[in-house]
Amino acid sequence: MLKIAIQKSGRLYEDSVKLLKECGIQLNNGHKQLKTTAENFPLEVYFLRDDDIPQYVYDGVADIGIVGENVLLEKAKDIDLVFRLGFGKCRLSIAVPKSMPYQTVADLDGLKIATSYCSILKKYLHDKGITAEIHEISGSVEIAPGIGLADAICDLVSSGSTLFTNGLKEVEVILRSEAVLTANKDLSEDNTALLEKLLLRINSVKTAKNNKYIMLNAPNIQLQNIFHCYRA
Ligand code: PRT
Ligand code: ZN
Repeated sequence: MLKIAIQKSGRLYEDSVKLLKECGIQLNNGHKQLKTTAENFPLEVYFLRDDDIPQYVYDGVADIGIVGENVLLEKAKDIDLVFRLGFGKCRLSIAVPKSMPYQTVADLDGLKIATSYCSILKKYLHDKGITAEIHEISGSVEIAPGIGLADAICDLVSSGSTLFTNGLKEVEVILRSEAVLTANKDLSEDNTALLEKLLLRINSVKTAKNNKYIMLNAPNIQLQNIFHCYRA
């Protein structure tokens, strides 16, 4: 049986369960239980905090997992990124107070930056040759400049409204992220076959989403014209 780890609750939970459902996989119970088995596919589902998923996949407690690419990169575990799933899209960005003059990344030099993404930020600053102090906090990062905890922040952004509400402006995009399917590097032969079966279904779901099914009444004589019209 293939074991998959998905988020217990939060932004990726619904889309992860929906994806399994669209793949024709029926789950027995809700996510109140931490573990469930699929009815019609040899799949066991573990509901976990997203931050723990890369470690569980690395340890082989779960064979595969659905997690944001941002978490995958931050945790830097030696596991495979198998498929980009197209939901949970966001970016990891640096933001500064609106009033702060900002022209280039060099303006970050000497600043104190609050973030939950220390590892990604550290690498980014190093690559850009910037020396800044990184202050790790685990949540509510956007209020850090407002309460004098930091000069800038590095956090996830989707609509940008949280930054706006907190008087911040996005100045650098470090990473564009979405939910990804990850897998342990040493899957058994049986589980590799099951993963391939699952991937085939995920691909079909994705292809179906990119196509439209259209029904119309038309005279036979116009069929060629209509066909060319839709192809265009
Ligand atoms: O409890 P658990 O640890 O599992 O969940 P969590 O609270 O750590 O994560 P969660 O559920 O907030 O996010 C899970 C994943 O969703 C993230 O790792 C990202 O891959 C993805 N994702 C997509 C986002 C966002 N969009 C997002 N906007 N994760 C967080 N945010 C937050 C962001 O941190 C900021 O506080 O939303 C706020 C900004 O949103 P906007 O729309 O105002 O810009
Ligand atoms: Zn988390």
